[in-house]
Amino acid sequence: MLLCPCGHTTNGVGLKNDLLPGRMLLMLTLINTNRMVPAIGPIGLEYVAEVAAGAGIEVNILDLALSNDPDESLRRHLAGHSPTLIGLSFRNVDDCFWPSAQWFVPGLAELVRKIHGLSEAPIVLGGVGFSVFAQQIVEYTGADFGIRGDGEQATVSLHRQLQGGRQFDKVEGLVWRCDGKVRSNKPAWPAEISLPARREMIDNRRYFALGGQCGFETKRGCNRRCLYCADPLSKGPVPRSRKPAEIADEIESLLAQGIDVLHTCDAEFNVPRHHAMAVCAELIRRSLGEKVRWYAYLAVMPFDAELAATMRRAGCVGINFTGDSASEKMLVTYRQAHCREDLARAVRLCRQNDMKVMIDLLLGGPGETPQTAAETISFVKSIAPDCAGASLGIRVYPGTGMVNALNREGPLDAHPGLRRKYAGPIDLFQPTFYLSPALGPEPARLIKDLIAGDRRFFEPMAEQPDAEATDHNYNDNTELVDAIRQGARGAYWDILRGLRNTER
Ligand code: B12
Repeated sequence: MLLCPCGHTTNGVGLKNDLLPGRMLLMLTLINTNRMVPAIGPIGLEYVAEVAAGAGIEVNILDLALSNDPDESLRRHLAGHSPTLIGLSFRNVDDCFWPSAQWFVPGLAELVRKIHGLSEAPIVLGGVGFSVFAQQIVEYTGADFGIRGDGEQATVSLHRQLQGGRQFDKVEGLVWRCDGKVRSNKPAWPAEISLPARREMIDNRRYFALGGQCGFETKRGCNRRCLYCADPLSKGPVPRSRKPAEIADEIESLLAQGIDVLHTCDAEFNVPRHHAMAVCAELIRRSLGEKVRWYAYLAVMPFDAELAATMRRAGCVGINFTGDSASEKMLVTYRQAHCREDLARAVRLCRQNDMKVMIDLLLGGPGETPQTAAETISFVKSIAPDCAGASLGIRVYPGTGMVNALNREGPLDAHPGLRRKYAGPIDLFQPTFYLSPALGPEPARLIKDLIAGDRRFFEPMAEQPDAEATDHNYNDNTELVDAIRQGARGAYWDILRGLRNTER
């Protein structure tokens, strides 16, 4: 269904909205499309819902993750409601794991098709994964609109334009169709962010029971330029921080629902350090550190004794560091600010402050050799984190430094390091991974041999179709689902670590 702001369309949507009376009731249906398990609460969708409701829009949520029969739930919802706009959140474009490489865009296109068959309301897509490929996803799925970046203000603004002026070029972040072409406004990354502290639009209690934790966000955007990372593309190139009091209010809102295990939803909690300190100070001032336990993703730098102790007092019980490598050569390639000694210090500080620690590794990047991989694994063993994620293969996102680095080595179609499961020319929209050819024909075997049974490591999975899962892919992870059902709570790496320790 094509929608054109100039009013040229003759389809149902265009006519319907053209005929809308001046001030009709706005009704927004928001749909969570992410059915991956363990289930993660759609926090982005919830923020959008709270802001839209606050702006006077009637909001209904259809959470397909919590439905046993999504098709039937969709049919029933649209039979009982007449939304003026339908928003779909699309969190994961793919699962970012090689060799699993599951791509979720075709499933989204199928859902868009079904909704178009059931309702005349225009469809707008949004989400973190969506924002990396916004225009391509709108084109591929046939959705009417998309919003790249923050969805809160943009959704309200789109809804108002649909009702009145139809000046779609005024809606920040909007991807829209005009005269048969898909156009993209500049991304919605407002410099100031203030988010609702109320968290009552989705069933967070149920997500806590099914997912073992709930998310909260302290900032958006990242000013680091790690070679492979798509965060600046979806969240913007500079950090945009929330006020600490607002974050503490939000945690109190979750706590009032009995949710006391949380996970940050920032790229890196400690970038910038002063904001991390300010957030912790506010949590400590309200004694929240004694009432909630939370986990965070952190850059290895900046991290020091004061920050570690303050985070612990504020309730942090586990940190997952973006370690990437312990080979100095690879750290330079990945454009990391830290060196291997910083990794050792980070682990030590976590131990001294009674926080669990995971080091996330990215093995197989450009220039990785058996020697650099061996160096990394042996160093990580020696500094003894609680666990380490040995991911092998890097998802290549368009617009990141990875693409420039690979292009310098020759045409992508002929690149010996690229792995994918689709046929035809290289298409970075689909899951495409880089794995250094220097690691030889059986890179997973090589890494497993280096890990040599050390159970602190989550090993990469072999590429054979019948290979047993040994990695820490949380996509349809039944081991985690079962553990959470039986009461486990926390970051997934910490739950998996606990399971391994009890197996011994
Ligand atoms: C925290 C996190 C986790 C935590 C989640 C903890 C928790 N309780 O929430 C854990 C560790 C569990 C996790 C797991 C996974 N993650 Co993760 N995760 C993140 C992270 C850092 C934050 C996501 C988040 O919640 N952001 C905050 C919310 C508020 O932002 P948002 O969702 O973007 O929503 C905003 C907009 O997108 C928009 N929006 C959202 N919905 C809608 C809907 C409409 C209609 C509109 C208009 C707008 C809109 O408005 C919102 C508010 O402004 C992101 C990276 C990042 N910086 O965002 C990766 C990220 C989302 N994860 C990713 C992946 C791949 C995964 C896994 C699949 C990995 C795996 N294989 O195990 C799993 C999937 C789990 C699942 N069940 O879905 C990728 C997705 C990339 C891709 N290719 O699609 C990301 C982007 C990281 C990356 N760069 O690789 N993750």
